[in-house]
Amino acid sequence: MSTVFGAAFARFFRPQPSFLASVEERLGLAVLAFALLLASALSLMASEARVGDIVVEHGWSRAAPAGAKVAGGFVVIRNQGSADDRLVAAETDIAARGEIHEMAIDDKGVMTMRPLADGLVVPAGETVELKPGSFHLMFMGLTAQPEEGGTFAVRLIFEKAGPVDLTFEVTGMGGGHKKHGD
Ligand SMILES: [Cu+2]
Repeated sequence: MSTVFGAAFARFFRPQPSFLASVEERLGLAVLAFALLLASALSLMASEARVGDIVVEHGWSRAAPAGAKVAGGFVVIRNQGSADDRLVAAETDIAARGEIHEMAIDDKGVMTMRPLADGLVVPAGETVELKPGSFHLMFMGLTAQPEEGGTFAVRLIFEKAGPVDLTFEVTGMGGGHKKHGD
């Protein structure tokens, strides 16, 4: 191969000096900055929040029929730390108080639920999903009805991580939440 061709080849394929690299870097930074902006905007919209090692996301509830006194609440809790934490309380602006409940089948085969007096442990590195038929929040003494398409504010309080606020979204009434036997 001729050295002339080799030199031309090398010149042709040599990366352009600093110009391209710096544009790429600037572009990269701009994209990163935009992505961060978008991520924070999306996390607001998607009701994700973090406190310490705890991430809470996808908080939701169902529309409550007029006159309902209680509403269930569901949320995904991720513990990204190396120590267990515990959800100890839940508060909302639409109810007098919040409780943390467990739903289970009793020895007679009947679905029941009961408050978790000691809260709900979220083990280190694990995800706990509060969902219908399982662990859930119960908002007692509703002062406003959750309406389909609406949102309401919830504060979850963790033993170690502390309080974290997030927005719950309200879905349609379908399915309903099992009533308390009281
Ligand atoms: Cu309940």
